[in-house]
Amino acid sequence: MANKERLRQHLETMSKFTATPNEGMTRYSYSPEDVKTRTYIKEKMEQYGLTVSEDGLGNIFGKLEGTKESAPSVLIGSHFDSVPHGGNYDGPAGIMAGLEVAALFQEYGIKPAYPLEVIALIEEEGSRFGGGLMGSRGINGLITDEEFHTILDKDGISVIEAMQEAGLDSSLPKHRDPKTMKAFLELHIEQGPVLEEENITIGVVDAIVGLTQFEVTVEGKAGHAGTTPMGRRSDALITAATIVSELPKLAIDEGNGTVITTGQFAVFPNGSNVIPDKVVFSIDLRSGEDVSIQRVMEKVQALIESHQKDGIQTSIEQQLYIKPKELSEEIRSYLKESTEKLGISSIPMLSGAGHDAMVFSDYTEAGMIFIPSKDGLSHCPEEWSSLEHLAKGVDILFETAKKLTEAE
Ligand code: HGY
Ligand code: MN
Ligand code: MN
Repeated sequence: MANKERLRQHLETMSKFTATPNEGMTRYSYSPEDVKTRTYIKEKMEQYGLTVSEDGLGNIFGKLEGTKESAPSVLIGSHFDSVPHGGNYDGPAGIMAGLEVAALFQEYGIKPAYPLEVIALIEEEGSRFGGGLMGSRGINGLITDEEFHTILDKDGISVIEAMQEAGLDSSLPKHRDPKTMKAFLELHIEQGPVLEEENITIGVVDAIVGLTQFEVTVEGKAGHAGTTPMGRRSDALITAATIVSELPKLAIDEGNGTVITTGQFAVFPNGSNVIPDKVVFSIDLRSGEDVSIQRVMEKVQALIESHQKDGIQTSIEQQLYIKPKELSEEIRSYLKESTEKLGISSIPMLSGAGHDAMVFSDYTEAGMIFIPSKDGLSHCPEEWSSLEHLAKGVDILFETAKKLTEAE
């Protein structure tokens, strides 16, 4: 069974690697906090008898070879980047689970037929480079090598430059042949209130909502706050704020659990006595139904275009679009069987959060389990899950990994 002391050590150690101590977890890809975390993860992989490697994006792999000649691997893991001022569990809980499953394989001397690989993924949140799911999309060939030179962070640093600054080798292969993957398993915190409110230990994820993210730019004309008459302004902020205020109604009218959020809103030149000439803001749109995403997307684009007047220019750039994904029936049944075998309560769930599993699900058999989030909170310093629940989740992944890696 999972060793809570090892899990506690992973949690305490990785929680320290934040750029905002005492104000939540802020760990951007290729940052000094990333490097400290990656060093720790690789140390633990070696300690558990895994062969460690990194790909050309800085995704980390710890492999326990199988007895079957050149057989595909069962991957277990998640991401280790965070949102700004986020929590300690979103992502790392899944990596800790993968590390603990590997430690259990070592402890019980299990020699799998199919290799077991613990995986730690970069840039799932998109906090540094926008979009998100970059590590898993890179592995599965959804981002071109060229884009890694043109995708820039807010300081104009490209993915490749950021990797080099962190001492990573961006020349290593990024794309992995899907034939080398048998399955992808991810433990994640629920990030919502259902499991806690229903006093259930595990969510077996049936499907993950589709999501799309945009960056909107509104441009007007800078001017003096005191000498420019109200009727002669092209105020980018007023237009941007009006657009943002009209977004929620589009999601509410659509229904189907559609949600829309503006989380980033940057004003330029950002002087209190200057009429803003530019605003750049984000739109995050999600739904369990792709048709709803499409319909609301069209309305958002029409809304933004309709404000192009009186000296105001608007533009919209789509940074990510991924359809709703159903996860593997086979893996869901293995996970369910494991919960029953271990006598752990579980329910099937839809994920309102996006996850790397939704990318892997197009290339291999992907499955996910959730553990409860205290008060349903996530993407904030208050994010917390119990070691007890994490250990139960590990036990389920351990059972499932044994089944998936054993000879057929
Ligand atoms: O935004 C999400 O759903 C995930 O946390 N990246
Ligand atoms: Mn997240
Ligand atoms: Mn996450």
